[in-house]
Amino acid sequence: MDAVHPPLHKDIYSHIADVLTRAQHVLVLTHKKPDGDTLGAAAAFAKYLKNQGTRLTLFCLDGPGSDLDFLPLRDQILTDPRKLSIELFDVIAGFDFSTLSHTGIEALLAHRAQGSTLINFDHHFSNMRFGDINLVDETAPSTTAVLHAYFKFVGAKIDADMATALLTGLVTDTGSFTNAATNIEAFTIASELLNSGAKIQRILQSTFHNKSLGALKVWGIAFSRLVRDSRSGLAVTILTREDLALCGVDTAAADGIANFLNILGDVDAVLVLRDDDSGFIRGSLRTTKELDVSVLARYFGGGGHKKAAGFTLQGILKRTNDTWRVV
Ligand SMILES: [Mn+2]
Repeated sequence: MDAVHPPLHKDIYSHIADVLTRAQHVLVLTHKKPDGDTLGAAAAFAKYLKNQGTRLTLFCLDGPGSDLDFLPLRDQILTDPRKLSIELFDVIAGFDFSTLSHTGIEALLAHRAQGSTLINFDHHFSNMRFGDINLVDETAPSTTAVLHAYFKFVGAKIDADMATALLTGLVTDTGSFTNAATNIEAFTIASELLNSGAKIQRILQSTFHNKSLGALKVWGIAFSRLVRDSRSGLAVTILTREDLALCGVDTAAADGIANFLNILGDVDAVLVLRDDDSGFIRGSLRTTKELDVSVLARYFGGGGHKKAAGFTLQGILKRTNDTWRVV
């Protein structure tokens, strides 16, 4: 079967392959607070290098949560930047972030070895092309899809571990093949990865069928506060630190609410405001309609994709009688 993108990126693929053939020690990098796509891509790439006999270090600032503990090489992830001798690496490969600041170690990266090659694998519209080589495909459903196209181009053998890691990014970034990023490519790659032995049930169990009772109670609070703003056509809800404390869960329990609220059919978009007591309020915007919510996010100093965007406001959420205000 033909690979999905080679004509578009042929020269870039060849350039990367050439660099990797000569690589002595590769640093494989995720973004901080890792999700299934950044870690899935990094783990698949790390396993590929390992299979090739190439020396590598896998670094992820915050380390994987329990939802991603099934990924290959999870025991070998370095999380302490003080243990990272950045000048040792002749190749640095980053996955699924639009700027180096998302790695949380950008100051360290400024001291990378002269002559080292930084490779940027990503699918964000906002990607800043910070690499010496940039393999960025905004039409790809996930960074693991970008990496998969590269693997196909070079004829890499995708073992079951790599397939599971690649499929993890695809499943999580498409919201289990339901959101706007879901395209033909997503299904095509998924079927190929299943053929290569990807463990789809393990992925779904860990990333979707893993909510705690407390987490669902927090979601319930968010649902009960949903209001429709008639001027904007937005459905809005809020969550505070107190809500999380009441349900005995941490902030991660509220992740995914905005995505889930995309099931609302009778609103133009959804906005989830979260106040975690840091003095900042985080807004998450989602839509499935013909709207570009990144425009609204940018108005508030944020950004993102057309169908999924976010922003951060200074302030706290305060309840006065029946209404909430940002103060
Ligand atoms: Mn991604």
